[in-house]
Amino acid sequence: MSLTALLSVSDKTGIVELAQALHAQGVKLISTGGTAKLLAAQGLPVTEVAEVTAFPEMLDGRVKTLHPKVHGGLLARRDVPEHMAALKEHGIATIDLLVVNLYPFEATVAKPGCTLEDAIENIDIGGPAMVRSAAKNWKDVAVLTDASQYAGVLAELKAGGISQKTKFALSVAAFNRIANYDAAISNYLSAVNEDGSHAAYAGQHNSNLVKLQDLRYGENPHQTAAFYRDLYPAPGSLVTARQLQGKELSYNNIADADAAWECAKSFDAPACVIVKHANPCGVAVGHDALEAYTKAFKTDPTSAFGGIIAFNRPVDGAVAQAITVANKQFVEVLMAPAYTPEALEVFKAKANVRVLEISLDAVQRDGATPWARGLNSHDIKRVGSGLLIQTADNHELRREDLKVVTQLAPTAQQIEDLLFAWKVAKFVKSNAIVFCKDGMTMGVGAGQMSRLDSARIASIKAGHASLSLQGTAVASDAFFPFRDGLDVVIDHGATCVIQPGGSMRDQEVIDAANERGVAMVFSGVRHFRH
Ligand code: 93A
Repeated sequence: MSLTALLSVSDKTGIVELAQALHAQGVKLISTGGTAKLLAAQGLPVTEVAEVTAFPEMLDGRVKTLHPKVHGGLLARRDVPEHMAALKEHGIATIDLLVVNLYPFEATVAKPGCTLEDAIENIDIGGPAMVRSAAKNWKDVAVLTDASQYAGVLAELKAGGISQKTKFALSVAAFNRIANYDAAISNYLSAVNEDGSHAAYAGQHNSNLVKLQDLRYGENPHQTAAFYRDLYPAPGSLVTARQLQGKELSYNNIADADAAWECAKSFDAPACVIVKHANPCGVAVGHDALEAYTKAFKTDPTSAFGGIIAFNRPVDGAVAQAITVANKQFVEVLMAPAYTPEALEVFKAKANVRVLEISLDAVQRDGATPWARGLNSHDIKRVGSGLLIQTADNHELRREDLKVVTQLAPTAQQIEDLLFAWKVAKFVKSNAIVFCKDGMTMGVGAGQMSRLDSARIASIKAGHASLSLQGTAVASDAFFPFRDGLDVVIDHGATCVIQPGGSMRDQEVIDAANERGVAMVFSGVRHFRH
């Protein structure tokens, strides 16, 4: 019995050759308007779908193939006598091969200036419906959704028939294509208003996620990964970034960029944050972005190599020169709310640097919700077959929250440094010990299992960077369980300390501070970060 193929393609690449080969194999050809016209022009015998359905294509082509004569022919199970009897009763012929590619929705919305109307008209309805019908009935119908499949299927057909293995693989590929197509539609529509303008959301809570992109791999090359964003991203969040140049972002780039950006964003004064492996290795504030960068880099120039840099102020030519020329810093990712043309010119010479622009304009400093302030409302962490969900650590310490617990009170300048150190410590993995002075990190001890080791590492790193810790302020993200950790930071030069307090041995630690003549304040909150 001869086979029937239905061909309906927007992208006509290779379709004539395929149709010719199918015809040579004795396959009967059915086609929609444009495809039929092209095949007929090549002298191929082709029946129009309108003839099969006895219905004209109508509504500007919106209804062409949405008909029982088409879907019955695709969906009927050949091994179920009742199905075949129903086809016979209603004069429906089986369709054995479906060749469809869809209206070019993705390409249409990628064009600059694409209107909502253009986008909507390019949502294919009948094509995906046929593809789904054929893919569901894969045992009886081969469904081709990409020109790259034509040659292989033809070869099998010529060799006697298309195998079940191939038909199943084609069905899976077809459902994949439809899933991606629908995701593209959903992504696009999620980002526009009903008048086609770019959506500016009022901060509704919506837990829907939309895929931004597949990543080349995950944390390591043997892991697969993808990047998703909230349906309504908070203003000024990393997912709203525009990449101006550079290679594709990797999984680790994105994770580190987020750590740097969230920290940079938390400062009011011009700030620069340099991050490596999710920990800040240099943070500073200054009169401008250049001063902030210069100071931040000094904290740990060795670790800053291959780092990720975030600014909360526009980057100008002088900053760009300082990074790439003066310090010859190898940078993975750079983030700022804006760049001057001079800065972009400098970065052009470093084609690999991923330059991200993230506007902070819509962030409300005093917004009522974390979303309005550009922050996450929740943190989510995957554990074995479960999830841990918590409200995000958005606590901001105010000056009036500080409780002086020592005989010596910190000076005004020391309070500035303590508040700065505290802010940084919140973004350092526990156990965190952060030495600071004059709005700059002087030594960062991160991610150690013992607070004592974090204190030692912070001072060792300061030594490597030839920084003196005399007269520094120190923040500890959680309380000192014993006086030993405090002694270490004082031994290295700290003269004031901020910590949450709340240890059973608080008095021992306070006594130690008094004995050694340093000022200590309690914050009353802890900033564990894992
Ligand atoms: O507008 S549609 O969603 N309505 C339909 O009934 C329909 N059937 C097939 N678009 C429909 N198609 C699509 O037409 C196919 O997916 C294919 O992309 C295109 C081929 O049209 P033509 O053969 O006229 O160029």
